Amino acid sequence: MPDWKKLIAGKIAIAKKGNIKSKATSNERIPAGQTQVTNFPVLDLGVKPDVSTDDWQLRIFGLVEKELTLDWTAFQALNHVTDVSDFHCVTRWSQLDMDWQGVSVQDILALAAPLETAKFVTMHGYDGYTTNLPLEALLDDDVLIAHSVLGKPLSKEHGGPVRMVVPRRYAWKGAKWLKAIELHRYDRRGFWEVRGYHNDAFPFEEQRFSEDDDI
Ligand SMILES: Nc1nc2c(c(=O)[nH]1)N[C@H]1C(S)=C(S)[C@@H](COP(=O)(O)O)O[C@H]1N2
Ligand SMILES: [Mo]
Repeated sequence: MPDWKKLIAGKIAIAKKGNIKSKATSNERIPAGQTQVTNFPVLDLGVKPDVSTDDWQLRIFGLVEKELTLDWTAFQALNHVTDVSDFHCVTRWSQLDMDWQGVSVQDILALAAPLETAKFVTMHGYDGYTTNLPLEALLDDDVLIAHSVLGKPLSKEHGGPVRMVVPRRYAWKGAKWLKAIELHRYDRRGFWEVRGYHNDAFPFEEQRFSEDDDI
């Protein structure tokens, strides 16, 4: 097991100061405090679950009319799209032009038919990670349940076989090794959100920590 206390303290310190050695850039694509990288770093809790496509299932549950469990075959049969977006990690690196391929979250949620009372979601990873967003943040066209990026199937370290991508928020809002999406009436903070990360996480507003929350 990872040393959680150390890992969490380390990640918060990095996000506060930055430790990226590449040249700092700043333009309309790169939010304040971020540096462009091209090496697609790996960030997680130190646990990389082994999930084969045979074992992988995605469950949509909570406030929905029809709880849904998709296996790999059912997922492959859905409409697949490519969306190119920029990836901003709170630990201060940004990688541009990521050509994510996968299924629009909108399409999968529509199959489950969210109830009127569903306002917030928790995304669950196979490593036990969680992150939260308002349901409406998942309805943007660029929010994908992705299986490929940069022309290749997602590697295990980047969340393969399937991860979420929410390009308009910092990258921690996209769960790797996606296992379930749970819909609720009220907001429930996820793994980093209960440990001081910002609830909304808009990179262009530099919403890194909850001390900057509006509430
Ligand atoms: N399941 C899971 N998803 C996760 C994480 C995690 O630890 N577990 N880390 C998040 C964080 S903090 C970031 S920055 C991105 C990193 O994605 P990458 O490793 O592909 O760069 O994944 C996010 N999704
Ligand atoms: Mo992160």
